[in-house]
Order: sequence, then C-alpha cells, then structure tokens
Amino acid sequence: TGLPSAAPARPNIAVIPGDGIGPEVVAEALKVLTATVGPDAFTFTHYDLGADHWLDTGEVLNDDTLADLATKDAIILGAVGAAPGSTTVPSGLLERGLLLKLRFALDQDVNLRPSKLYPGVRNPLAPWVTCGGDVDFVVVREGTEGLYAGNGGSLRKGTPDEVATEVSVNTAFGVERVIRYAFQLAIRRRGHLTLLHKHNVLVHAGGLWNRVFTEVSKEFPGVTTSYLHIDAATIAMVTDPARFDVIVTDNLFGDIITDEAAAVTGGIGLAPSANINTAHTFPSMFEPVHGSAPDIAGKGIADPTAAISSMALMLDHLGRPRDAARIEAAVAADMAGRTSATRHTSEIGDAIASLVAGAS
Ligand code: GGG
Repeated sequence: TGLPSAAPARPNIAVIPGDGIGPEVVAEALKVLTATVGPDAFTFTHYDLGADHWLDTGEVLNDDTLADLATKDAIILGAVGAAPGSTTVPSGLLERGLLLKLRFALDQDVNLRPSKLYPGVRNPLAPWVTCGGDVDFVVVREGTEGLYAGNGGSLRKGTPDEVATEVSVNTAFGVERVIRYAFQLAIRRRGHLTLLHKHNVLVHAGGLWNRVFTEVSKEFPGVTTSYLHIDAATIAMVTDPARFDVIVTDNLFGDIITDEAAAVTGGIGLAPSANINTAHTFPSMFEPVHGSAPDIAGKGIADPTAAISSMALMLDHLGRPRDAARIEAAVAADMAGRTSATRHTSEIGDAIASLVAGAS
C-alpha cells in the first residue's frame, strides 16, 4: 500500500466472500495467496455474511461479529449487494449495513485504488493509449466521510411533496489525514499529486479540501501539485490518463473516478483496492473495486484478477512487499499472455498461481 506498516508473525485473516461473484473471485484470490506464502503462513476465518445471511437471520452484521472482525490482522472482502430490483433485499441494506459499516466502524479512512495499463492492454475508451507502463496511478479516495456518511433523511416520504436530503460530511481532521497520506504516497512514487473536487460549486466542502491541500503541500516541497474539477477530470481520465501519478479526492468522486479509471485500464475486473486504517488500530480491508455482478454470478466467467491483485495490496500492507511484488509480476505476466479466448474464473486463478509458484 506504499506506506510502512507492522508485520504480524502469522497474520489472522478474516474472509468475507459475500454475494454474487464474490465467493468465486475470493476462492481464486486465496489460491494465489496460498501459492505465494505457503499453506501455513496465515490463518483464515471465514464469515458467512451477505444477502443469504440476511435472509436466513434477519441480521446484516451484528455487534459480536463486528467486534470479532476488529481483532483480525486484515479482512478480505469479495463483493456485496443483491441483484438490482431484488424484491427480498432492500436496496442499500448490504452496502450500508456491511461494506460501509465495516469501513466506518474500523476507521478505514483511506480507500486506495491503483490503476495500471498492463503491456498489451488497449484502453477501450481511448484506443490510441496502448503504451502499457505509461499509465500507472493511484487514487486515494477518502473512505469514511463525504456523501457516504449517511447524513440525511426524508420528509413526507411517498407523497408528491417528498423532500430527501443527503449531506456531505467533511471534517478538517478527515480531510487532512487523507491528503497527508496522499502526499506521503506521492513522495514514494513519481512525486505528483492531483486534487479532484468541484470547489467552484461545492464551495463549503471544496473550500475546505482546497485550503487543507494548500496548507499540507507546504510540508512536501518535493511534490508537484495540480487541481482538476471532477467533471474535467472525467475527460482527462479518458484522453490523457498518463498525466496522473497520485490522485486524492472525496468519497463519492473517488468511487466514480475509479470506475472510469478501471474502464480505461482494461476493465473493472482488473481493479484492486485497499481500505486502509492508517492509524493501525483496526484491520484494513482488501477488496476488488467491482461489486457482486449478479448477472454473471455462478457462470464461471468473472475475472478474479482484481481480487488477486488486492492480495498484493494486503501483503504489502502486512509488511511483505517481496511477496506482494511476486503477485504483481505474476498478474502482469498473465496479462501479457492473454488472448481473446475466454477463460474460466478458476483457469485465470490457476494460471496466476502457477506463475507465482514458478517464479519462486
Ligand atoms: N467489492 C466490494 C463491493 O461489493 N463493492 C460494491 C459497492 O457497492 N461499492 C461501493 C463503494 O466502494 O463505496
């Protein structure tokens, strides 16, 4: 994850496969992880959480399970979410009650989302961007505040006079710590940091982000900085993604821009992420950026690469950068050898696992 962290001797890892394609991609991630560190290096505790658990028990994530998860060294999460239009699971129940509850309760303040255009992969949104290696950036998305904070409500619900509010929460503390993390990461990379916001319209939240960014930048004279309004950033992300090194932005803008980043670097099936508790007081959580993709669940066609690359982020965070690099190299080798032939989810996992094992 680019920044130093503690290295537990035999990490105890929580595994939450979740919904839809989550269990399929997590199985491949664990296969590659085991091929990398061996069968006994970590202990795993599996948690049966998600839509089926809610349907069976009426609970999404109870306090005892949350307290237990908080004792682990890291969490691997697959995907969360019922099929859109599900008549049995209310929209947002699992996303808010499981995924966001974990991020908030475990104070996972930085949502790290790296994007890389692998050699040979063509940017489908801008096919002229073919030069693998040049597009390589990390989005540092704020993880516990903004419009995701759940600060809102409804009046006169269901009537023609209904009013709904969703208020973005931005604390000086939260904004400063994520911006500081991003500057520290930029120093370890190519030394450029871009802030994305919309401060010309969102004058209150944007003003705070801007001021804090300018203040913190004074402590990092070795980092060059730039600013883009989020709407302009969506264009730059397609036409000139190589311009980015580290991006820092709020929770919602970060969620949206990283889906676009995934699209320009080969697809959402390749995009890993880490939810970092930067204080190291709670476990961090590692998950593919993608959701549960119910339309392809059970078909064996989900690409597990994002979940596998998330294992590299976890190993780095757990103080095993050499093992992380082995997974990254195996993923890059697998990407370089890809053809148009469709592979089963487990074939991709097998291929990457044997590349890791072969290189050791
Ligand atoms: N891989 C985790 C997952 O299921 N993500 C879907 C989702 O709803 N994500 C929202 C977010 O990352 O904030």
